Amino acid sequence: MAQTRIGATSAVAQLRGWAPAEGRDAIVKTFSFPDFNAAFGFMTRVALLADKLDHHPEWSNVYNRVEVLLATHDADGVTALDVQLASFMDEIAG
Ligand code: H2B
Repeated sequence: MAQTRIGATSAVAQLRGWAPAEGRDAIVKTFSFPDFNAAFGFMTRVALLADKLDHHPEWSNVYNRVEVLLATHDADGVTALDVQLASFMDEIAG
């Protein structure tokens, strides 16, 4: 069944450190780590859950920083799946 769109404003209210994206219904956050190893470890753990959920982030990495944008492409906006993935990222990023 298709996910119900909840919107970025409602999603960020349930999270810490996330903001609505500019120009589309999505949420964004930049994570910083001590070094590349920690950043890539974070991405690896997120990737395993993302693939299990069949819900994938738009992200980029430069050394110790990971910029993340979450949206549900099938719903053309933010859904509970994005909140779930964002919460997991917050939890494991410490
Ligand atoms: N990831 C995200 N973020 N949104 C989606 O709608 C989505 C996805 N759909 N990963 C999945 C893959 C879909 O394209 C495949 C065919 O199940």
